[in-house]
Amino acid sequence: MGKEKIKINDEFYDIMPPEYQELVEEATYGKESRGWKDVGEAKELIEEHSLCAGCPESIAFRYVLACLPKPEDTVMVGSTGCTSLVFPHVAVHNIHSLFGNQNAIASGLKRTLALRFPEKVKDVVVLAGDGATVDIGLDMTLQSWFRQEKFTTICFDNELYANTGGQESGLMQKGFVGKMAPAGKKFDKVPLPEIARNSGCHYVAVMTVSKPNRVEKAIRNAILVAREIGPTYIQLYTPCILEIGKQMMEGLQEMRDSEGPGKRFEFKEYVSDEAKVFLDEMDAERKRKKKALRAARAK
Ligand SMILES: Cc1ncc(C[n+]2csc(CCOP(=O)(O)OP(=O)(O)O)c2C)c(N)n1
Ligand code: SF4
Ligand SMILES: [Mg+2]
Repeated sequence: MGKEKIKINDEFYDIMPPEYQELVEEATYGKESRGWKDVGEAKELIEEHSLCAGCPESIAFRYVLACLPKPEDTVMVGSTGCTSLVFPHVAVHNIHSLFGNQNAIASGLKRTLALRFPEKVKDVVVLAGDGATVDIGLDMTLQSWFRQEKFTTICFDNELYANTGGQESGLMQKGFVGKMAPAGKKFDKVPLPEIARNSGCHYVAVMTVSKPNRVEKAIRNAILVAREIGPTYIQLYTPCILEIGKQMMEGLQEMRDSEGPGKRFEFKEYVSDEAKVFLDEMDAERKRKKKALRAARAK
């Protein structure tokens, strides 16, 4: 399908805004190999955003969009928080849910799309902050996993409520004093990745966004496993530089400092047996295709 969805009727081409014309020319819709390397080139990967300058959420958001396997057949579900300021700039279908309700909305949406388009693949991807995922939305997050809803939940973990000035969240690190949490966090981060694994998620990954190849692989794995098997969860450290007192160029170093062995965001991946079989088959198929392509080129 690819760009068919966004093509402009010839009669109306001239009166469409130049931004839309550019989208149709440059979007990577339909490109099988799309990925983080398209960031900066392709129109649907957000040219502008209203996050603070240097906020790691901006590059994380771009990676997520660039790595969607089928953006033209994807609906994203956002929630209130810093990410909700970005969705209006994105040329991928999206719904803004009430704060915390995102996984309930995504459940209904995924089921409705399956009924409405039984012959098509329609991916649903939740993208929400840690406050929405773990605190106010925890019930909805968990219940969607218990019910084995077939969509991916991505949490941008900046370890506090950034959009409202720095209140404590369940994912805040122990001992951290926020601008709106002066008593300091009294206990460790809620182990949501382990809770996700034990609540029925078939693919779970935790990381910072300092290594785009790794982020790309995890996003694709999560979406494809959700499509075929059941719920998946990705937790990405996207530090709120404003709240932790860093300058706009310091986000990347902060992520690197937090992902070493034994650190809060050391890379972690949990894969169910079912998902492992599926991902191994997918990998073997990809290698077969690559080999066939190389052989054809050599002729
Ligand atoms: C139902 C409801 N409760 C509370 C709020 C106020 N509110 C807006 S954003 C936010 C915090 C968001 O935190 P998080 O999900 O971690 O996202 P971040 O801003 O950190 O990216 C809160 C409490 C709201 N908009 N709606
Ligand atoms: S408040 Fe923090 S998380 Fe929100 S846009 Fe600014 S730096 Fe990013
Ligand atoms: Mg947050």
